[in-house]
Amino acid sequence: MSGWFEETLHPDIGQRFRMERVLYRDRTGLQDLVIFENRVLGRVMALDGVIQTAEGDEFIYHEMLAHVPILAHGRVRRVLIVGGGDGGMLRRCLEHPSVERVTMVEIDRGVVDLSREYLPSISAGAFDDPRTELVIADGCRYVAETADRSDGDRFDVVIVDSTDPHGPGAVLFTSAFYADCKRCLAPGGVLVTQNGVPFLQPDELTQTWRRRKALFADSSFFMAPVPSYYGGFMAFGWASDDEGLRALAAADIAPRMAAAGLRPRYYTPEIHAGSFALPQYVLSLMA
Ligand code: AG3
Repeated sequence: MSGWFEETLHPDIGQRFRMERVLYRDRTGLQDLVIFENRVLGRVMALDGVIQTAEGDEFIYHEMLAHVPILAHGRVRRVLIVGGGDGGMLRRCLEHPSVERVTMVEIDRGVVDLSREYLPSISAGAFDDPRTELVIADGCRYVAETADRSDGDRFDVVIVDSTDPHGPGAVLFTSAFYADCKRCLAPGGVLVTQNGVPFLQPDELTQTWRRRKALFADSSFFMAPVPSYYGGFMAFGWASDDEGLRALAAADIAPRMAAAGLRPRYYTPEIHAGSFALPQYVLSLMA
């Protein structure tokens, strides 16, 4: 059967994908999960009617949300990923030899298990890396509890690899969550977030920017176009108390990328620096 998957994220506009073959479709207990095959994008995973990741273009999203903060920081040892059940973010974080441990807190075990089974090319062995610590728990509660403990872990980079602000991921867009993330950061640390497609989700951009601006010395965005995330450039949230990290030039980043031995498919030092240049319609949302 080759039906169409129609995305239900936006009320008045959307996209559809031909399902060449449905590999899996069920409720995980928390979310409605479907994995199908498409001739353009390869295997695609959707949760609650929204495309989450696709073999064909996951590299753009995952490289940007991992390499930009890690190379801007420059000496990252500990990373926390909130969400990210497919393992693509985990894999990109582990590509950095300076990284000693990546803690990934995913609320839905079903997403991890089904991604490992049906989308193994995305995590590419990352779940078996000895530096991986996988925690199946509510990420919001995890950061609150970790922050409250004086002996709790502190991270150089926190990456929020979440769904959109509907369903179980909605709490990951609140002020309380961002405040707890800040308390989990080591000095000079960076928080980055999946922040939606601002052409279609303008209010999300404004609200989350305001919430983080109230907490961090520097709050902004960087951007990349991810074809599976319909509507143009996706925004990634950036928050840090170190205002210098966002201003690094390609020439500062290039030796770090070389030293790490990365061989990305989208990310380059020039893309890194340029991704912080925001179009006027986005700047206007930050007012
Ligand atoms: N989760 C981000 C999906 C965002 C889709 N949103 C949208 N199109 N506005 C990605 C999980 C990949 N690890």
